[in-house]
Amino acid sequence: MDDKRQRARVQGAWARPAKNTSRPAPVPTAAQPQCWRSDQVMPDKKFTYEDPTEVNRRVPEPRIIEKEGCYDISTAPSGVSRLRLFPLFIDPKEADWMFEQLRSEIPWTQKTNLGPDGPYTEPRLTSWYGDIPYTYSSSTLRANSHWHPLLTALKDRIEEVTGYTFNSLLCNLYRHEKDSIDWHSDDEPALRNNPVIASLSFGETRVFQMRKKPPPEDHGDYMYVDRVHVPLDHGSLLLMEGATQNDWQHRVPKEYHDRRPRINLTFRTIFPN
Ligand SMILES: O=C(O)CCC(=O)C(=O)O
Repeated sequence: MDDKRQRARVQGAWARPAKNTSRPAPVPTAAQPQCWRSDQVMPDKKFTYEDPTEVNRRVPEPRIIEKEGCYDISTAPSGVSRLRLFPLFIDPKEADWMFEQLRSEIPWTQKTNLGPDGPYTEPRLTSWYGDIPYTYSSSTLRANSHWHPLLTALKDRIEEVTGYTFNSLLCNLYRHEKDSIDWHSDDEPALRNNPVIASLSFGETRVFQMRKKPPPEDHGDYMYVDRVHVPLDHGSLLLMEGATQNDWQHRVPKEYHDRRPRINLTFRTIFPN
C-alpha cells in the first residue's frame, strides 16, 4: 500500500563549503547575475548522510487461511489466539438444503443500533437464540427460546467435533454484496474472558477479515497491524479460541460485485449476569 508513512525518512543536507578550499567560490556582485554559467566553477560542496531518525514500517500483507488446520495467529501476554478451520464441515449437498431451510424458517429481523451519529439499521438480518436477550451496540435482540430442530442438530454436531458446549446462537443473513458486519470483537461482558466462538457458514463465500489490535504506543492506529483473511465457504466451520476476541477484531466487508445470499451462524456461551 502506498502511504506517506511508509517512506523512509532519510535525512541529508548540503554541507557548508570546506574551509580550506583551494578554489574560492566566486562571489556574485551586482554586475553578475545570481546564477552559475557553464564555464564557472561550482563551489566545493559535499553531501553528508545522516542515519534515518525513524524506522521504515511496512504494511504487512494479510495472511490467507483457507486450508483445514489449526492456526495460532498470535501469542501475547493475554494468551494464544487460535483459529481452527474445517472447510467441509458440512457436505455441500447437505449444506444446500440446510441453507434453504434456514433462509425460509428462521425469524429474520433487521436490528436498529445506536451509534455515535445516532440510530442506524444493520446492513444484514439477524436472529438470536438463547435463554436471555442479547444486547450489543446499545440495542437488544429478543431471544428465540424455542430452537429450530436444524439449529439444535447443528449445535450438537459442532459440540461433538469440537468438545465445547454452547447455549446461544447469533444468526446473520447477508442478502447481497452490500450487506456486511463492521470491525468488532465478540467481547461483550456476558461472554466472559476468552470466549470460544464457532462460526458456521452457508451459501455465498464471503471473506472473514481479521486485524490485530494495535499496541498502546500506536494510539489506535491500525495501519501496521497483522491481518488474516479467511474465505468462508458453503458448509465451512471456523472456531475462534483463546485470546482471539481480546487481541483481534473481525468483519465481513461489503463487496463491489454481485454476491448471492449467505447465512452465518455463530454459536457462543452466554453467562447470565
Ligand atoms: O458472518 C460472519 O462470518 C461473521 C459474523 C460475526 O462477526 C458475528 O456474528 O459477530
